[in-house]
Amino acid sequence: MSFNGVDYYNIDDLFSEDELIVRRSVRDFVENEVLPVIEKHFRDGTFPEGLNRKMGEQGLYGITTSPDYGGVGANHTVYGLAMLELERGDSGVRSFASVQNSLVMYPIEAYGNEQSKRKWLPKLATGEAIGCFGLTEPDYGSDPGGMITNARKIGGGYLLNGAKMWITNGSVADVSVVWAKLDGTVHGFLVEKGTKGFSAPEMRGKYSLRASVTSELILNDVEVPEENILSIAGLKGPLSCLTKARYGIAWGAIGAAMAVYDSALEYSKSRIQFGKPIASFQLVQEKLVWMLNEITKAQLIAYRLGRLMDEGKATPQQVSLAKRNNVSIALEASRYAREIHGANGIISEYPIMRHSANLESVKTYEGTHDIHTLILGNDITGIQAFK
Ligand code: TGC
Ligand code: FAD
Repeated sequence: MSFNGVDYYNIDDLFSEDELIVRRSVRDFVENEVLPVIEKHFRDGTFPEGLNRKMGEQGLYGITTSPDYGGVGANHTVYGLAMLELERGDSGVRSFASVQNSLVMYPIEAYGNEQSKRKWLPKLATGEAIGCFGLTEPDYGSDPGGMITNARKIGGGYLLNGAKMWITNGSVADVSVVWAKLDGTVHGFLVEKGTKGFSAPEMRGKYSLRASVTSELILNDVEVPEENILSIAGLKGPLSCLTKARYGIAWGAIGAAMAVYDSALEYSKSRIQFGKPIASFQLVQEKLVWMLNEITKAQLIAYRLGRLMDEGKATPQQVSLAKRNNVSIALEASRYAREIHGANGIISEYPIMRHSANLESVKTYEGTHDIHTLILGNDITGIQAFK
């Protein structure tokens, strides 16, 4: 069993048998349930019907959540491996799982009260309920601290007003984790589907992550009960969730990179030009070697980061480095793979253009590449350069 053939440094030897078993089962799941249908859904701009419940049955939600609340209770390395295998299928499918695991189940488990945990976590774990995470606003993306969405204390709860944009799974969510300012400080609120004044229209026209639902959240005098406020104040609330999700993305992007590398290697050996396989030309080999080299480095970063997460020692900045590097090399790998496939690189018979288009979003969401550069720059120099 290997990193799907891309395991140049025998990194598989570092995983436990249990971790490898989970990876194998997620890989099989993707082979059977995702790859046969994903091109059609990407073309149609739809998330595969029924896949959510199957992902729940497969144990792909609540991977690090306590079994007391229906979760799997596995370590972060298992979570990472699962994200890698899902994104080998499609970044949109991995996005669905990232949001459910890290941006919805994590904050409810970490900051929700007992009632909210009992109410939501078991249903989110099976996929019976879907969640979303509303931080970004039309005018506040990289700078979420400036958000306009606000909450006001009223008898028995809070009144929410504002708008969120670019929210994965917003229109299909049963529960939305909405971040809003209460007396000038950011707080999280659980907003249930169907609450008066709350709507989540789908955003159309994406050329990227087409098999993922993206929505606005509109909050117009939305009343949420007292028990739906999360027990964390300040921007560190949403940012702590993002640390978990960015970690999963750092693994996921390797899956997309491996998929395009596998396809390019295979193609280069069978495509004949000038009487020889194109793999025999030095310029093609250079591209393949670049991909192998960068994928191997990304695997090592992810592996080490996973162990640091499991030991509770990873810093958010280490997560930023992994997200920044791994997504960037995956996108670059998809561009090299596109070149190696020639014209065939742009058609849906090969997964290249789909991964490439998806990775453009992945490079932007969960903190853009440049925002992670500045997070790292701040960490090493002590000088903050984004304000
Ligand atoms: P700053 O003053 O630096 O920090 C405010 C407080 O937060 C703490 N903190 C963190 N805590 C946990 N994890 C992290 N990663 C943290 N980063 C910072 C920090 O220590 C501080 O705590 P305290 O106790 O002192 O209050 O905040 P800032 O306003 O200067 O902003 C910093 C900046 C720019 C790095 C941050 O705002 C940022 O990361 N911006 C990027 C926004 C972003 O990533 N948005 C993502 C939206 S969700 C999404 O994209 C989901 S895609 C889903 C999918 O489909 O997969
Ligand atoms: P901006 O912040 O306007 O940035 C534009 C450009 O300016 C970028 O290149 C950026 O790096 C650069 N820039 C900004 N500030 C600085 C600076 N200080 N220094 C240097 N350069 C700077 N959000 C959610 O809350 N929940 C979700 O579920 C979610 N899902 C998403 C799904 C998709 C498909 C996409 C595309 C986005 C999603 N997002 C979600 C939003 C995403 O997190 C934001 O798009 C992202 O944080 C960037 O914000 P922005 O698009 O407003 O870009």
